[in-house]
Amino acid sequence: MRIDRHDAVGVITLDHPQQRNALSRRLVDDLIAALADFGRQRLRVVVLRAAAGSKVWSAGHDVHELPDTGRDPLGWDDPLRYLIREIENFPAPVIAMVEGSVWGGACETVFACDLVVAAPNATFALTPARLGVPYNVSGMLTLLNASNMRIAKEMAFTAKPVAAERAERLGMINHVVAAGELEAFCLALAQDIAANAPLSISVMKEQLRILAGAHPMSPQGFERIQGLRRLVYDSDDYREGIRAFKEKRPPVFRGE
Ligand code: LCV
Repeated sequence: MRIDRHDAVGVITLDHPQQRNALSRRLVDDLIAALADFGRQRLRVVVLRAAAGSKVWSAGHDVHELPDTGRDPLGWDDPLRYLIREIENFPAPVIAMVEGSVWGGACETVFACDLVVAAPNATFALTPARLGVPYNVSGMLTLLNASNMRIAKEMAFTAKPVAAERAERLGMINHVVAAGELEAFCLALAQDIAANAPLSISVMKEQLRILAGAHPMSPQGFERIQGLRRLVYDSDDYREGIRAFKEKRPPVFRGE
C-alpha cells in the first residue's frame, strides 16, 4: 500500500497484486492507520485507489481469514467491518477511484466511500451468495443506500458483476472517466472539495451518515436476523463455499 499527499488531499493506493488486494487483516490495519494519520494532518479529502492499470481493484475479504463454522464471519470486530466504519466516520470525504474488478466486501468498501469515480473497465460484484456467506445487516444497508431494493437484490442474489456504465446509469457511482484521465479527474474533484469549508462538509457528511442509518429495526427483528445468519454460517454450504474457493473449483450448494 502506498500513501501520498497533494496539498490537503491524501491518496491511499492499494498495491498488493499477488493477492489481488484482498482485504486481509494486515492490509485493513494499514488502511485504518493511514486514515488516522490523514485525520491527524486534518486533510480535507482522501482518495482510495489501486495501482494504475489494476485489473482487480480488490478481491474483497481475505477468504483465507474467514472463520470455520460456528463463528460469525462478518461480526463487529471483523477487519472489513472496522474498515467500513472508519471510512464512514472519517471526518472528510473519501473518494473511491476504481479501475478493474471489485468483489464482495471491497464492493461494500467502495460503496461506503462518499464518492465513486470509475474507469470504464470497473465492475462491482457482491459475492456472499457465491461463497455461502451470510452478509450482515449494516452491509446490506450500505448496498441498499448505494442502489435501490431491486438492484440490491439482483446484485446479492446473482453475485454477478455490474459494469461501471450501468452502475453510473443507476446512480450507484458518480462518474465514469477514461482510465487515462481518471487520476487527474479524481485529484481535480478532490481539490474542488478541499477548497470548500471543511467543517461544513464534515457535518453534512455526518448528517447523511446518520440519516442513511436511520432505518427502524426492532430488537426482535435484529435477533431474528442474527439467528438466521447463524444457520447460514453453521451450514455445510458455508463450509463448501470456502473449501471450493481454496480448491479453485465451482462450489456445489445443497441448501443445508
Ligand atoms: C484471498 C484471494 C482472494 C480473496 N481472498 O487471480 O462479500 S462476501 O460475503 O463474499 C465476503 C466474505 C468477501 O468479500 O469474500 C471474498 C469475495 N471475493 C471473491 O469472491 C473474489 C475471489 N477472487 C476471484 O474471483 C479471482 O481471484 C479474481 C477474479 C479476483 C482474480 O482472478 P485472477 O485469475 O486474476 P487468481 O484467482 O489466480 O488469484 C490470484 C491470487 O489471489 C488470491 C488467490 O487465492 C490467488 O492466490 P494463490 O496464487 O496463492 O492461489 N485471491 C484472490 N481473491 N478474496 N485470496
